[in-house]
Amino acid sequence: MAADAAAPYGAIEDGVVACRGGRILYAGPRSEAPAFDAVETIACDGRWITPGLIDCHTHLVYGGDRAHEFELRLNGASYEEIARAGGGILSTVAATRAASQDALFASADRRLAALMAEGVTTVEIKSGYGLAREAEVKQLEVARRIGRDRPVRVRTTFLGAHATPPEFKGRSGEYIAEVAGPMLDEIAKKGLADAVDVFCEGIAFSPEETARVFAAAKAKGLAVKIHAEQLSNLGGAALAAEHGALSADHLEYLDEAGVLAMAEAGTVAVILPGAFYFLRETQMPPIALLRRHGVPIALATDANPGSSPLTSPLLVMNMACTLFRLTPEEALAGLTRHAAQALGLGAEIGTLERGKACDLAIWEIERPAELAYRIGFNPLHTRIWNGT
Ligand code: DI6
Ligand code: FE
Repeated sequence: MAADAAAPYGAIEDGVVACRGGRILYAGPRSEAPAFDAVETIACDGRWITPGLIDCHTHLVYGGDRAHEFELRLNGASYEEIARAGGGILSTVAATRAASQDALFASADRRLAALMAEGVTTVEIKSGYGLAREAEVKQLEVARRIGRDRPVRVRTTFLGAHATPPEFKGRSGEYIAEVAGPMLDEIAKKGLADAVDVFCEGIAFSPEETARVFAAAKAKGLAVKIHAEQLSNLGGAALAAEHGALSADHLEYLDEAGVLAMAEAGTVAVILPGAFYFLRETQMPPIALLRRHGVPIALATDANPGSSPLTSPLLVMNMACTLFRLTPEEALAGLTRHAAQALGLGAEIGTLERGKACDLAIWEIERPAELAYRIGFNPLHTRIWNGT
């Protein structure tokens, strides 16, 4: 699949991908390929090669899980009862704070294995379940360790502004001063984050608080992202676009003004069908408006214990098509080319082009629509990361 080819998916029939030193040397028709002295050749025998999948929005590193809360709810417990039983996001914060780095690594590693088994070669991992300096640093260090110890590209995002921790109950402004001050200082000094994200929502942080975090992030040269318009429309996506955000994510309640601001700034729309499904949301993200105004649409798992306990990029593609009527071609672009853009890695990964990293997925399929079509079936044949 090449970037600008006119064929659907940019597909090349009877193509060749050659790589050296982890980089793509050639991707195109066999008939036009230069002669190579290949050290190793993988015959694909009619299979399809796509770029490795990119999961550009996850909360992969956390302690505990919320299965018990899920069960309580389905047995009729109210929100208050669940909160009293220690449920909700703060239960994940408590479990994450209590967990050792090794325990966090081990549980995230199993979720990562599920992603990689379906062809993921790059994953973004957010903090946001520590909500205190040391615990946020711990989450990000585990995320970095995953990138060192496993054959996957990891981008990390500091999401200290995910929720107000219990110590700051009723004092979110003071907590934001911590996030934008000492927490960000230490994380930037240690080089632990590639970007900074804020959950801008009635139940989380206001646009004003979001802007304070963004200003601090930009002063440190860090990219910004936002969780916006998930449950209501606060104008978060437009605010993020004004700050040159790489992406605005969720977006069910996004309006046309927000879409236009994103189009203008080149901010990618990251759509998260897992959270929509799991929360039984009914408000659809404005896909037609995003298309009309040329905003790139990316897809991601949003893997997290509360609203999207999902680690299947293939199911994300299926859900985006069934729930939001994306085409299978848009769904594949959402997990490759546009996901790369959402991470600021559009020049590095996401398409099969000379000079990019050789991250590939080889699929046992007849046509690419099968990737989005099936439910619970994994046609991955071979995953190649950085040329191996
Ligand atoms: N949006 C969500 O849906 C999750 N975080 C966010 O920013 C919820 C996270 C959780 O419940 O643990
Ligand atoms: Fe999220």
